[in-house]
Amino acid sequence: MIHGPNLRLLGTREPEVYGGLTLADVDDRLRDLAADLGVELEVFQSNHEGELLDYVEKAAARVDGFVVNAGGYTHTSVALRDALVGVARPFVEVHISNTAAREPFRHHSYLSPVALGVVFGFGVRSYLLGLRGLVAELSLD
Ligand code: CA2
Repeated sequence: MIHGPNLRLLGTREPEVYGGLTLADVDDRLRDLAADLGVELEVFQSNHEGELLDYVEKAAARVDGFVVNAGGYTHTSVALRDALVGVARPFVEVHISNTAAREPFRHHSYLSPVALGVVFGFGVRSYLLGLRGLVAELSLD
């Protein structure tokens, strides 16, 4: 699970957009779901684009795929897209909010065209749905 910039603020501001759960709450739910699904989950958060790129490159050697909420980098980062394409691991893009219903600059994602799938608008359930989708695809069920 890759959390991009500012997601550590979850549960502290803008609850009308992002809900009241903290990032630690989200990670707990993801860990519980991973255990139910019988998969190992590793979680990483950074506010720094280069650190996200380094993580993708290094983690690719030990993971089968990624769930990614790239935060604001979704709409700006050719470099993150290139990194994810470069490591040739499937990834699911997730967003808490319905980005299509928000400001026009959030309508474009550099990641969506190269993602396995995209889940947005379900609050923090988007993460859980994204993990389920990734595991289902990897299991070929
Ligand atoms: O809806 C999402 O999950 C977003 O990826 C969240 C990003 C935003 O830039 C994307 O357009 C959509 C923002 C992450 C910052 O999260 C905050 C959480 C609580 C309070 C303030 C920011």
